[in-house]
Amino acid sequence: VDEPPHSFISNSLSVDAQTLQKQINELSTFSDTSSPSVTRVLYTEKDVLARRYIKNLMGLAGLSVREDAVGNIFGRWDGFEPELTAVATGSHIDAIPYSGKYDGVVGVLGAIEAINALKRSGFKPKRSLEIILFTSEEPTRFGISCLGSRLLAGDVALAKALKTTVDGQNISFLDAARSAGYARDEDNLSSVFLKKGSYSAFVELHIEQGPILEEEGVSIGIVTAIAAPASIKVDFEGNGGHAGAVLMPNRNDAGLAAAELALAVEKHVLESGSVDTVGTVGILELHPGAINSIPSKSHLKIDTRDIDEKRRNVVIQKIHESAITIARKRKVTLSEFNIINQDPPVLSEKSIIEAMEAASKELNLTQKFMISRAYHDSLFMARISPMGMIFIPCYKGYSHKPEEYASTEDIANGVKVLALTLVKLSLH
Ligand code: HGY
Ligand code: MN
Ligand code: MN
Ligand code: MN
Repeated sequence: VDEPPHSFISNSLSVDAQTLQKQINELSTFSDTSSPSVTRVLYTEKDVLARRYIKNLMGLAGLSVREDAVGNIFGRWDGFEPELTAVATGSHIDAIPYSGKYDGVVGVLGAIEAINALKRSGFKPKRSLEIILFTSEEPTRFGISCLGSRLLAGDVALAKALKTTVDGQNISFLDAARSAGYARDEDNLSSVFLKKGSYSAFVELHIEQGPILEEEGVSIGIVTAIAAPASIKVDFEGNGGHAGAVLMPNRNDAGLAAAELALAVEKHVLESGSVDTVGTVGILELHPGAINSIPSKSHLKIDTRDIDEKRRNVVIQKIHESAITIARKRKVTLSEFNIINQDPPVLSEKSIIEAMEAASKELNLTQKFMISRAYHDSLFMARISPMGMIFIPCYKGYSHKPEEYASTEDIANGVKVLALTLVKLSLH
């Protein structure tokens, strides 16, 4: 078979940036909060509408579309040697409360446009190319991040836990999935698991979510590693009582225990001595939540990450010790200290790094090797497939807030690099 030279492809590759920008804008309207913010939570009405929008575009691109039991969506373009393992790309379209319209979305709509551009160029893939829309990359509804990709990677414990997982409104995961049209005839989510080696490569296009590319005026980030994320759930319980009548020496205030722990998180993170160690208390809830009632329960969710797994684990250990000490000192009960996830970092595959770098150079773009401090579905796809990630600049590094922005031109550059990388990986 005659393989078209890559230079032919890179010269004839035309990305329809205007249409792609229009699609990004349209998708952002499927939101539970008003523009410019985006809120799109797993299995809600807006999420289902957004999924329909993506499936329609996959169909228009001539892809064959399949969905699994949790709603990971796959769109496949068959290669001319379809028995070879496929090359996959993709990202997520769920959006945390009051976030922006580019996180994840660029890697899904961008992948569809990459395929469209390759089709227009006359390219025929050898290995099949597959786009994946991952279910619930964000932990918003059920507390666990990258739900879809963890399951694809064969997380048996998660498949089991999801049978009894409920959201903040006490709606079960399975009921929520069913209301969105998934998990219809099964509670055994192991059907979602993919075998190791199901893909010969996985590549994700994403906004950087950091300021480096923009600051340095570089077009393309080539991700060499993804930092190790962890999250922890903590509950304290005390006696509560009347805010006027219970005197200070007689209190055991669960809210103050939470406040102390939040400060301890910051302290332990800073003690690591590395700027790469980060920690955030993004959720802090008090019960009953009345101005004139001493908090009888408090609930925290703690996110901590590092590129160095051991150093991150030391922070987790210290947070645990602090939680115990604070509970003892304040005579409250530490009723829960649960590590929700404690994932190792991963490295990108050398051959994929080389393909991304060569693609960027052939397109006459500037590129830089970098670490991803945010996590991505790629972290879990790396468990079953060689993995790589392409970053594009975003305004001031803003993400997870409405001010998130990436220029049409930068997005188009990312799509071109993705398309050309897929060409190389498909012919490989
Ligand atoms: O939190 C993360 O790193 C990702 O953006 N969900
Ligand atoms: Mn995100
Ligand atoms: Mn993301
Ligand atoms: Mn009263």
